[in-house]
Amino acid sequence: MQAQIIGAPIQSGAGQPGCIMGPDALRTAGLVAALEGQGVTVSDRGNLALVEGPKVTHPNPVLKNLQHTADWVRTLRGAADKAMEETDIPIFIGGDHSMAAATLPAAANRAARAGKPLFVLWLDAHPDMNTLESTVSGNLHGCPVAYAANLAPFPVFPEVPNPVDPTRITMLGLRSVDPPEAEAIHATGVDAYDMRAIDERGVAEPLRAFLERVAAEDGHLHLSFDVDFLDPAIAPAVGTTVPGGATFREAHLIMEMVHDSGRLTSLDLVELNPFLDDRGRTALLVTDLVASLFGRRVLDRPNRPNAGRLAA
Ligand code: 5AB
Ligand code: MN
Ligand code: MN
Ligand code: MN
Repeated sequence: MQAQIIGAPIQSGAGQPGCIMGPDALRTAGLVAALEGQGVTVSDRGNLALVEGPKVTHPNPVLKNLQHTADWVRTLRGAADKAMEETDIPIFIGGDHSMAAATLPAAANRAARAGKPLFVLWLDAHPDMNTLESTVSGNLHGCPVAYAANLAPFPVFPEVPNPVDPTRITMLGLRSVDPPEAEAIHATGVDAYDMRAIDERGVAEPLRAFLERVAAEDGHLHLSFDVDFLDPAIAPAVGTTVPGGATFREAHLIMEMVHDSGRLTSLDLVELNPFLDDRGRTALLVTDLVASLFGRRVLDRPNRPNAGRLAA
């Protein structure tokens, strides 16, 4: 199996700086070695360079860094559409979650070309379903799902020829949802499991049901992993921490089950802010989760106190 790594050092969609360092922190933590250790042939394409695009404006004065983020989304969309054609599994490393405004439409384009439905597994404390009108913070990393699913006009971003079907999106880990986002979840039929649902039912049951649907419909599967899905106690390096997140084993189990499904077709690793990390532990944990996602089993884990560390 072949994977391409595409670094997108974009931070203008987030409320605080630092995600610009995310791609290099993941490389430093041993991302390539983690993948190669599972037999994946990896081509690391380095970090994208921003290409400035047409001038965009929007009447909502609260929107932050609109031009820069729109330029990034357009730049990454071009690179993502290309990577989707070139490799089995494009891995987009960020960078804040406004990246998904490029990667979701690109994944949907590839699925449409293949004549398959696209499913999205969204692991995040937040649904990122704000619109350019509903956002209170003005941070565009809170909007990519609403854009990619065509829930509202986003004239500042490129056209979406193949909107993501909200009923084929499963969200796990929600615990910070704005009122318009809650409405959008209900109105569109996104399959959302908040942390209370996970406390009661665990991650395995809803995830198994989702993966069975993907298999039954022979779908493509894009996994969008926001670091704030994890509990801040184990993953401090994120600007939007919310207490009560996924545990180490919940997160690994999800990765193991997605691997076993054999369905993964593209991946986002987003929102890592190395400036907020504690001796690289969050970057190492994300890298460790990627090893599980690509097939490392519990019994194959290195039996060392420093077991999360995959590369020197
Ligand atoms: B993230 C919030 N809903 O719109 C907003 O980290 C948070 O990509 C967005 O999930 C969090 O600013 C965006 C309050
Ligand atoms: Mn997010
Ligand atoms: Mn989030
Ligand atoms: Mn494998």
